[in-house]
Amino acid sequence: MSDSLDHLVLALHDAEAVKFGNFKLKSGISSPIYIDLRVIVSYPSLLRDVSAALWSAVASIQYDLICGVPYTALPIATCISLTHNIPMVMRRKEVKDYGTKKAIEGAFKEGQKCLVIEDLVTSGASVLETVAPLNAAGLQVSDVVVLIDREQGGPLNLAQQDLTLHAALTLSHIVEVLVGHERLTEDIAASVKKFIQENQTSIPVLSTLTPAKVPPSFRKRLSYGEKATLSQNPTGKKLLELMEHKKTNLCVAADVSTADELLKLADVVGPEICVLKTHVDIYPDFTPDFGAKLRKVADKHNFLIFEDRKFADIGNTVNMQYEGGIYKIVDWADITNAHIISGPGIVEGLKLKGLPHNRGLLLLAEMSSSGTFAKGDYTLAAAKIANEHPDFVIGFISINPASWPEEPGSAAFVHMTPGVQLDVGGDGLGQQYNTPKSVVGERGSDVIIVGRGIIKANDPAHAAKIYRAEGWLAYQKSLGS
Ligand code: S5P
Repeated sequence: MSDSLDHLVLALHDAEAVKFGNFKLKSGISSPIYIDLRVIVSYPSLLRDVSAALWSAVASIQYDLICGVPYTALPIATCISLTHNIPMVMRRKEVKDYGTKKAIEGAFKEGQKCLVIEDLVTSGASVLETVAPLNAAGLQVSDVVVLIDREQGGPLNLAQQDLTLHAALTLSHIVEVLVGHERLTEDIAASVKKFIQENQTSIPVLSTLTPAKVPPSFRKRLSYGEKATLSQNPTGKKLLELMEHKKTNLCVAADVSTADELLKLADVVGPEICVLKTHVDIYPDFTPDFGAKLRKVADKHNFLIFEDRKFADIGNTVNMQYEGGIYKIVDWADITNAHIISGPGIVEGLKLKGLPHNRGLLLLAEMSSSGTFAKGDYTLAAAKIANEHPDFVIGFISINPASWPEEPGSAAFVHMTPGVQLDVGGDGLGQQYNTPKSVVGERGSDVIIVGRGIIKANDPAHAAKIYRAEGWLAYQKSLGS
């Protein structure tokens, strides 16, 4: 290892871009090392040295353009571009539909060769999220250069996608240098080594890396049981445990016309479902004992009750709406949901009433209807708010969580997806349907919400059985079992 790389390792350590201790990662696992390279923008000379190290690592490679993986690698790519006069392109992180929107910014020609620049590689999944839109835009990518390879399977995973990873530094080299300079004890070095060995990643091999196939299971799917152990909310935990034991990820949207019909339907589909979703304000025959009656059916068949109230007001108002009026939702619904249009105060307002009852909240991060405004930054804002309240927020109404550009917060969050039927299509009023296989297997969701596909069927009990089987099969396949 050269002196300049040794020097770089020490500088990264000084800047606290590489830290040792006991860190809880987003996935819930504890790591003895934490690497956060975002800080290097604060140290111009370090940024220059990092860029030089990357440049040297790909000295023998030919390419026409470079592209940094957003965001941390963007300033690094810029620095290389300026120093060596290499044109750069930029990938827009918030664009999900590569087919219709401009995902790659900059001037380029189809067939040009692009080098991808990344700060840190663990599994290689984020690299692939950038390679896919580059390929979709007609650029060729065969090489990726990274500052630090965590040695957790990245090079192999990328090789399986015909990508060569060139690393300026590996985690073992970093540890070696720091031990050599007496900044790290042999004990910590051993625990890092053990962590690397025990936390190898893999991502499925894709025959062609087309955007539609990109991220689904790049983030390894945890089983419902594993997620349950991570949940900080009693209802979230209960739901995940129930799904695991009852072997169902089906939620029926019971949009029938009366409370009487709803109670009958609940009894019919109850054995197949994990959640029954209601719109209580539809029923003309609602009575104060509705909640108690529904609870009886829920206990009989072991499912949770989700009142799809879609709260949307300021914190103080929703706080009153949640427990007041004629419906008194907090008294009987295990789960309710809220838009985030009014800001984080809505969660705080609902939480004040919900937590004492052990209730859970879903945030509407995306919607199934065409033309929805719940996308891009709005979706990310929902994820951020959820992360701030993991004691109360149990997950999201989402449509394509696998395409979310970042890890959607705590691994315990449950993704529930409406707009599900056995055939892709719509209802003429904006609803858009995807299949259970696509929703769970490709879009990374946990729970399928099915309304008219079941309740309008000739035999709702039979239809529920079919959807249950489809949803469960997709889940098992996505676990790799
Ligand atoms: O984005 C959404 C969010 C929800 S909660 N799109 C939806 O369709 N829903 C609800 O899911 C909607 O209110 C309805 O109760 C159910 C879908 O019903 P279906 O008959 O179209 O399957």
